[in-house]
Amino acid sequence: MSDLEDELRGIVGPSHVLVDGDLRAPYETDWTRRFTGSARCVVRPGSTAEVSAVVRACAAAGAPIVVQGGNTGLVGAGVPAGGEVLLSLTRLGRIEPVDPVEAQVTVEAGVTLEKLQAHARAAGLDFGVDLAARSAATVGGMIATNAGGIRVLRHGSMRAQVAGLEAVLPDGTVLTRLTGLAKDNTGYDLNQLLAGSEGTLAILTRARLKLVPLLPARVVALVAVAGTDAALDLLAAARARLAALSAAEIFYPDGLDLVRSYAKLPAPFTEPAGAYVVLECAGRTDPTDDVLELLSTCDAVEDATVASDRAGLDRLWSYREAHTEAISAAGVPTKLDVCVPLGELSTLVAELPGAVTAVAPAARAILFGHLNEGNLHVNVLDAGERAEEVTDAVLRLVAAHRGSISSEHGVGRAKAPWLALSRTPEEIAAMRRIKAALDPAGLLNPGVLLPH
Ligand code: 2HG
Ligand code: ZN
Repeated sequence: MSDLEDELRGIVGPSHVLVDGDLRAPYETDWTRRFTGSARCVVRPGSTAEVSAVVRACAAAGAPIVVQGGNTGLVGAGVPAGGEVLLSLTRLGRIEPVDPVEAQVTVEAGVTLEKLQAHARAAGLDFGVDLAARSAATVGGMIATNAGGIRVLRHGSMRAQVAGLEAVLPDGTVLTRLTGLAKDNTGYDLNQLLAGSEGTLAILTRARLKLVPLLPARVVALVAVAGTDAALDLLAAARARLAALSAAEIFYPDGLDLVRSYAKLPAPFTEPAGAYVVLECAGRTDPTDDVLELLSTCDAVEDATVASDRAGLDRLWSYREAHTEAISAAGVPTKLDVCVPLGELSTLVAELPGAVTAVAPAARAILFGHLNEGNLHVNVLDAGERAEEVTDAVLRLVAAHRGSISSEHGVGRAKAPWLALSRTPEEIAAMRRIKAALDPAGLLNPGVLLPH
């Protein structure tokens, strides 16, 4: 075995350098089975100092690195393209006690969202970002991709939760800014630069995170509406009248059918509808009356079902949250995460299926997502050999509607060739200059975000 692997064993211990193909395999394919590549080896450091030493050793050997958290990413940024050292950060699992006065907590990058939520809730607080992959998604990966999820409407994306970061630069230097200061105008905001940089500038090892009030009184309404325009009318009414609104999600009949047969769920309504909206309100006191009042007076509502007990909340949410798994069970989808201004959403939804079948006649596009942000998850099944043409057609259509080709999943390897649809040549040139300044040898996550 080469000198580098020996050196890495000396840093993290022999059992945390995996070279055997069977041991590497779980790290080399993303869970959607769309991205796969073999790593030179998998290294599992257990501390920031070990990450730094591993990075120094790789830099000295000129060995490229791909960084992985919970491997729940959807754009192929966390699996190797081929031959990289795969740095898995799941052993960085320490959580410090919650600081109740600052309402902040410092955690290592490998802590899962579910563990963070449980820890915050035990202290009477909560974490502001929530998403369906909570049991495996890690804090480091979520910050690196600036993950969004179902509560962005209320608390913003992952970068809005960051009060401090610790990160290892591509030469092994450790940058630590975990102050948690709410006001701090002392120059470039390096933490915010690293949030959303998809592991191309540094490896995130620790984060100081803001926490939000724990709102135990929750109510969810699943609402049947005629279509996207009616969903937007309902959203406008909810935004104006529900101070406790914490989520507004959308899905359509074809997605509902897949979810129902996968999760064995009953039809939520006696009559089928053109679209379905999930509204959630959360407060210290029960928001049910406000929700019922809205549902009984908003013309867009065709039918609705409401729950406020734990089992009912889970049941109604599962119609929306089971989409990803239900679609995966039906095949390997081409996944595109996009957003457009809300004024363009209805037209985009109407045009998307035709744009897909024009390049892949056998394909079908399942749409669902975060209504409040105009964020659609376009999952295309049965694209066969035409996946790239489908991607191209969908992303061009989104750009034509003044949208973004990546709303909350990142660019990764999957969309790097299309970055210019959403960013100007000047912006991409500036990004390349930043990348070259921090990672002159291009060793961190090569091929991710910035096109070759
Ligand atoms: C969600 O909102 C996730 O459920 C996953 O962002 C989206 O599977 C997808 O395309
Ligand atoms: Zn999403």
